[in-house]
Amino acid sequence: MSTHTFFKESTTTPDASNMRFGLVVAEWNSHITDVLLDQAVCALLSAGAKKENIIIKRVPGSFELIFGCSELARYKGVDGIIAIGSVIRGDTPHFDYICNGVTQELARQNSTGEVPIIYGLLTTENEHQAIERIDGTVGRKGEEFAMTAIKMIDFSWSLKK
Ligand code: RBF
Repeated sequence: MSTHTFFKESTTTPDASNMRFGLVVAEWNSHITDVLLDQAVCALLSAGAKKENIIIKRVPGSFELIFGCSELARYKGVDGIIAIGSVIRGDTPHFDYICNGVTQELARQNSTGEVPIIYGLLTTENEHQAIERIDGTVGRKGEEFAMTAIKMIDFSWSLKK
């Protein structure tokens, strides 16, 4: 076991009871994104978040997550945002354009905005890979997004104290 405990990763989940969350969810591939949303909401509630402090807004596709997140940050006074989408590679170059566009723009909003934005975009070669990432085979990504949101809000608040 390492003696360098100073750098040990934190394993406790911060209390989420006073945190306000915005979740923006793409309707494309809703059989994936609805499960991600459900997992995220359950994890937030388990960490103490109040139902009335979880705002859920739907947008047509992952590309609309960009506008959805910036508007939510602007008007709803949330402490952190989770962007949820599922992009599955098809026969056209759309996959790359959508993934790159959304990733770059959410990264920009994340670094320049007032609240953390959690990147909850699954980008997979096929539907099977997406399902593996929600059914426990390769994680339950919705829960991970929720935990990341709580930790990043806690991080942000810790600097403002
Ligand atoms: N949106 C997604 O969230 N996931 C996808 O896999 C996805 N595939 C798309 C493939 C094509 C060919 C097109 C035209 C759009 C796709 N979209 C997808 C929708 C996209 O994110 C956006 O909603 C539309 O392009 C309208 O701006």
